[in-house]
Amino acid sequence: MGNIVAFDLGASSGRAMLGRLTDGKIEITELHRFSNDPVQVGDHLHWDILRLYHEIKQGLLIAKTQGIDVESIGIDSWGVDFGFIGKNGELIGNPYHYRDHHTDHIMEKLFAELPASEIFASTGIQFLQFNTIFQLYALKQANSPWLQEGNRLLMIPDLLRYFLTGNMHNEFSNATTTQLFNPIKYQWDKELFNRLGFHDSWFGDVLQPGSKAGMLQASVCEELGIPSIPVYAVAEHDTGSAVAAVPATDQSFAYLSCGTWSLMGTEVQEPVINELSQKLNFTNEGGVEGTYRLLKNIMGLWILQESRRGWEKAGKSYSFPELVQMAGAAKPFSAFIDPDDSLFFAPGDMPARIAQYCRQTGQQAPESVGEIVRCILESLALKYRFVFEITERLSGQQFNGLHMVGGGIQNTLLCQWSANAIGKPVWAGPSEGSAIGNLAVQWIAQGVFKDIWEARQVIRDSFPIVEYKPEEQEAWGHAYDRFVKLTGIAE
Ligand code: ADP
Ligand code: LRH
Repeated sequence: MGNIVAFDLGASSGRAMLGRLTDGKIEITELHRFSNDPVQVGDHLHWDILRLYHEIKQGLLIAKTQGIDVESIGIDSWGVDFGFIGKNGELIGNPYHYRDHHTDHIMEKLFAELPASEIFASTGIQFLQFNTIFQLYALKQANSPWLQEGNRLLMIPDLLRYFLTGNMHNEFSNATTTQLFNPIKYQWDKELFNRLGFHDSWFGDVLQPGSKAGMLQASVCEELGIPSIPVYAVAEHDTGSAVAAVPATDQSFAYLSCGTWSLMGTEVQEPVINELSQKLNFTNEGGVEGTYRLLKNIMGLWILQESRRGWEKAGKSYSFPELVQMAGAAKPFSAFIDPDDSLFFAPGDMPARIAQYCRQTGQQAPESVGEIVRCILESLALKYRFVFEITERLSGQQFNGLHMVGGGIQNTLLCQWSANAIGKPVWAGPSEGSAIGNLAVQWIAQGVFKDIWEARQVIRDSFPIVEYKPEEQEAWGHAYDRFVKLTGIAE
């Protein structure tokens, strides 16, 4: 079967993954991997979008130099961020990073104009200060010229697809992360735009995952010396692609997409939009084949990544496996944080913020690197239990275990501790969930797989899945009680 390529851009790194089907199994080969480094310019944090575009072209060149004829490609990335295209068809400015400070305290300002309950009823999307709706509102408050000059708004993969094909479309799964798409009316919510003073013309036709979005344009083919090939719209929100790749056999399943963020929830056929889902701040992001992801964002391994970056700046470099090993050797259950405390959202000195959190909650702060990493990982596992249980409550389902996908499953301690915390087995794999989901949707578009369930079966047969059985139940039960009390998360 032919070669196809998934470009999967995470907040910490991007990769070009070659996919092939051999004897009914998926084989993946990493063609290219690159770091994704945000750039601080003055007071603002941006993505380096042209570098990302360059790396995509590098991925295509690497395939060419290896003699691989690529039949199609798809791109997925983190959600919510966007760029504006001006009247001359060019990108206006560098997209803001969702961790930029321009959306600090913006939610309250917007709610004074438009109540949260109305936004949730129209979109079913959880409130996070960086959702596109709040970023646009922040730009409006700042009188940004983008809003005067901008003709079309394209999300990150829409933008990269536009550079490659010359066609402008908005893809569905990512469109839902804007918090401006109405899943009941199944269209952009014009009423929300009008009330907030956003222009209808910014938002274009919405492509479903699995549709053909165009062909590589002539200038790209000339530059790279390759033939034109189709570019498919996949589930271009990386979490949508990751969940597409969950190797579940049961229609009712719980997942944790574990990377920079931890996204935990279940797949539903209809969005769950009610008082409880709003109160618990759950989201209903669009997925493949009309599904929705009823899930909650958990701050995730970002806190560890950012701690590691800080240590590196101070001249102490540790690999992730080294950090995991140090955590394993540290004393258990010494200190806990709520990973979702806003203290941990912006880039900065995470160990200092952990110490601050501990002081505020009357705990002895972790000091050594191993103690700090242990505190982060145990706290994440305990937060997973909390969210797992509210996912069950909200969806009215009981799950017999948790599927974990994403780069974070290479952290075997975190997988084991997650099983210990939730008291149910964890099935870890595949680690390249988003890239594999991206490939799977291209194969569905080509008619190779009938649907997402056939794709999930093939994924299950193609990649190792490691089972972690719950251990040390009593100790983790006591730790959870302490964690809930200290963090006040149940209040
Ligand atoms: P992104 O959301 O940026 O795509 P990934 O899915 O690539 O993230 O996951 C990145 C995270 O995976 C890192 O923050 C790190 O904590 C973890 N990780 C990556 N490699 C390893 C490893 N070898 N051992 C343990 N953890 C790892
Ligand atoms: C994970 C993710 C998540 C979004 C965040 C911005 O990569 O796409 O689903 O909430 O990034």
